[in-house]
Amino acid sequence: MATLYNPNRKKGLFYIPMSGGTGGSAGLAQVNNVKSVDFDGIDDNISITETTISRTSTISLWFNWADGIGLNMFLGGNAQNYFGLRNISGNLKFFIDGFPASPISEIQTNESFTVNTWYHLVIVQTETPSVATCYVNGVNKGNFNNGSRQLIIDKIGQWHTYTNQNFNGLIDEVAIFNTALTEEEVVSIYDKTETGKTADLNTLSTPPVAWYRMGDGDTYPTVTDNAGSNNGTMTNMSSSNIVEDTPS
Ligand SMILES: [Ca+2]
Ligand SMILES: [Ca+2]
Repeated sequence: MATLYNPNRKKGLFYIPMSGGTGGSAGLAQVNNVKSVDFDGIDDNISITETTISRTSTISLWFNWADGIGLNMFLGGNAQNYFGLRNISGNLKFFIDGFPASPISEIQTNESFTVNTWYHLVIVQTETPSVATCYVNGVNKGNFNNGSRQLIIDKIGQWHTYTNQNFNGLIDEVAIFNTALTEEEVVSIYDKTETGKTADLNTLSTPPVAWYRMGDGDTYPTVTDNAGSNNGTMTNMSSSNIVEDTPS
């Protein structure tokens, strides 16, 4: 799709489609977003029914890391299945693994990192070619060969039953797609997020297969899947772990 650059954009890149149509990312609606989930970095996690993420897929989430220390997991499952990050000398580095296991796919983003700050992270994976592309705050940070891995997960904020790499901080709006979102769609999700609002991912032309709003519309301990039916259960947590702190 041909696009124009809008110098009046609020943030990121803003694309104006040259032709009309429905379901494009430029037409993304917004939903209220006032809640996220706060993980203690010790044993807090959200358990879900084990689910296999398509080899061609997209994972989109927002995170706000409390201490920037160690390897912290966003998603994890049994054996060599995880998606997490490290802070390497003030830059963000992401790790993703799955089957076939190892070597771990990783990408150092050279994204200058600050604790207690919201970041939008998207990993787009395609099976053919076997490539994973990383976006931080709507900006393409590069790609890597992901070895056609298939990620199987059963937790948000923890690697399966291993509690030594739990996420410490806030996570919001976790979405899993069984399609590879375009850069335009990734940017649109970022641009449609502002104080108290975020993108209504179900208005994308390819909506997610799972979407955890992380407190919005939820009643503890259930974290509702707003796209599919794989609800999560907050584990080793309390209702106070649902907090009013969201990306802006
Ligand atoms: Ca939320
Ligand atoms: Ca706890």
